[in-house]
Amino acid sequence: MSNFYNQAKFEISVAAIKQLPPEQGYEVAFAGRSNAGKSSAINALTGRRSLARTSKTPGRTQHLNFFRMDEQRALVDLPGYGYAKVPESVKRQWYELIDNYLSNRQILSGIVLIMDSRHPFGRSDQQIIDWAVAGSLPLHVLLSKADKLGSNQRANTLREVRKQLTSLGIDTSTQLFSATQPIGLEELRATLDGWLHVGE
Ligand SMILES: Nc1nc2c(ncn2[C@@H]2O[C@H](COP(=O)(O)OP(=O)(O)OP(=O)(O)O)[C@@H](O)[C@H]2O)c(=O)[nH]1
Ligand SMILES: [Mg+2]
Repeated sequence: MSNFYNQAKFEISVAAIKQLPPEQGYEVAFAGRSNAGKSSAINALTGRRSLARTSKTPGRTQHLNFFRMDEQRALVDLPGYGYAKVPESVKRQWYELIDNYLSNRQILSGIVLIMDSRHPFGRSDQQIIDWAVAGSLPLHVLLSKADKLGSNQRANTLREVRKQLTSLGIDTSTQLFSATQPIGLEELRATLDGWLHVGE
């Protein structure tokens, strides 16, 4: 079935803040550890199997990748974090770019934090949460790869993660998600529709 997100097109890969598209309309950022399933979630959402991967050439992993549905609305794939082998200088570069973007982007409507449902809350995930709190940005947590969990584990993980997020003092929501099975896509769309003012 066709939907608003099917229109998404790769717009730009940004390595420095000065390359950002003009601040117009609304943006949503997708953040998460490397391998958590960010690209897969964007592809599932947009119904485009290789949209997020098309921009993923080696050396570009430290960039912010923009996927635009229309003049007013874009999804932003933030660089994945958590590679133990990445040199300190690259980690610092990652931190500065993300910090600058998340702290200063006026049109940012919310952050989707993607965490592998089998091991949520890594150290860098906490950093993303801190940015959301600092900027009073709504946070939507996707517990990815839920297809790899049994139904009891799913329910337990969801409850635990929700419990940990309630004390933050910002607008948070948490859901199970799978890019390979029909779990959570409608729920994700509904959240993004609200943040991006789709249909208004
Ligand atoms: N079973 C299952 N595998 C998934 C799911 N989502 C992603 N994967 C797999 O997990 C691996 C990483 O997924 P990506 O979407 O590339 O992860 P990413 O967060 O974009 O990683 P970086 O681009 O390195 O930051 C791939 O092999 C995907 O096929 C899911 O919901 N279920
Ligand atoms: Mg990716």
